[in-house]
Amino acid sequence: MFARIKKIFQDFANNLQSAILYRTLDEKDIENYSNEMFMRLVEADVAYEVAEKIIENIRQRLIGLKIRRGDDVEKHVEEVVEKSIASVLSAVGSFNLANFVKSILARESPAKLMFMGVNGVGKTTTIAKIAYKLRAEGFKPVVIAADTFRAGAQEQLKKHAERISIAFFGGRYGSDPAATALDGVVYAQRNNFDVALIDTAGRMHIDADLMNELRKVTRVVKPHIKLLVLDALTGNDALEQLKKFEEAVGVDVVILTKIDADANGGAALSVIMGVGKPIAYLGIGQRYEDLVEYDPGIILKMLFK
Ligand SMILES: Nc1nc2c(ncn2[C@@H]2O[C@H](COP(=O)(O)OP(=O)(O)OP(=O)(O)O)[C@@H](O)[C@H]2O)c(=O)[nH]1
Ligand SMILES: [Mg+2]
Repeated sequence: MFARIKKIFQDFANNLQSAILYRTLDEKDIENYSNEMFMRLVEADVAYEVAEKIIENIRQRLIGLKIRRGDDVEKHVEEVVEKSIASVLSAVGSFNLANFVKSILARESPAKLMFMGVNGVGKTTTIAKIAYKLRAEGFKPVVIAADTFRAGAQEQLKKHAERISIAFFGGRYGSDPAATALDGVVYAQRNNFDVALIDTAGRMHIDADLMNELRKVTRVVKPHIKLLVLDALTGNDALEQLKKFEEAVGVDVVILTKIDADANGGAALSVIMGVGKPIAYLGIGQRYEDLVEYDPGIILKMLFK
């Protein structure tokens, strides 16, 4: 993960290190090497503004840094790069879903989680992963298939649920997704499930009818939290999707899937740095275990270790 980005940061540090070995660094060197890094980041699908933010941060730190020959130069330069990325990442909020669910359960049950997103981003798979994780953390989850629209959607969630022995609630195809979601929540209440994870139909973010339908689910079910699933591979488009869902129904938290599938890592890094909403989880593969809670440390580890 992030292989190409990792290499770009490494090369940048190496270049500076060899320059420093022979003389003190001047602003011209910093300028040259950071311009080169900027181009390479953009080529690796890092969004222009994100690459700019990174470079600017690194440049400021380098200019303020007095490195003399004989100091542990290598360590200094690497530290600067890592600290810069850490500082850009620290602006990205994380979100602990288990703690959130606990806070809801302190006053009512079940906690209602609504998942939404464009077709194929990984909603259904992610719901299964999260249910799996929450159960391991001591909760009693049920997954609700409020996708009554796409052929096969019901069976898909059901199959996941069976594989990991999680309770499933479904509806009839063509029936009202809001009614199915509400029935599912009532079912959860009556059967003492404490977390209801609601799967909704994939929709294009420009599809007004489907957005209205999602609004209706929200109105009827009153979810405690609305989670938007975004495919990290889609880069800028993911940020466009977020904007549209935010306008139509509101987004509390995002989940980024397919981090593992981004060979360059630039698109994923851009979405992480540009999303501007708390990130709950990162999807890092197709197995149920392939879901990690987001925190800046995880990204730093992927980039620098
Ligand atoms: N590599 C990888 N693949 C993933 C990840 N998350 C989901 N997928 C894959 O993405 C594909 C689509 O996943 P789904 O869960 O069906 O997506 P969806 O959003 O529910 O799709 P629709 O219901 O059609 O809108 C599947 O092949 C998943 O295995 C991930 O983190 N990494
Ligand atoms: Mg689905």
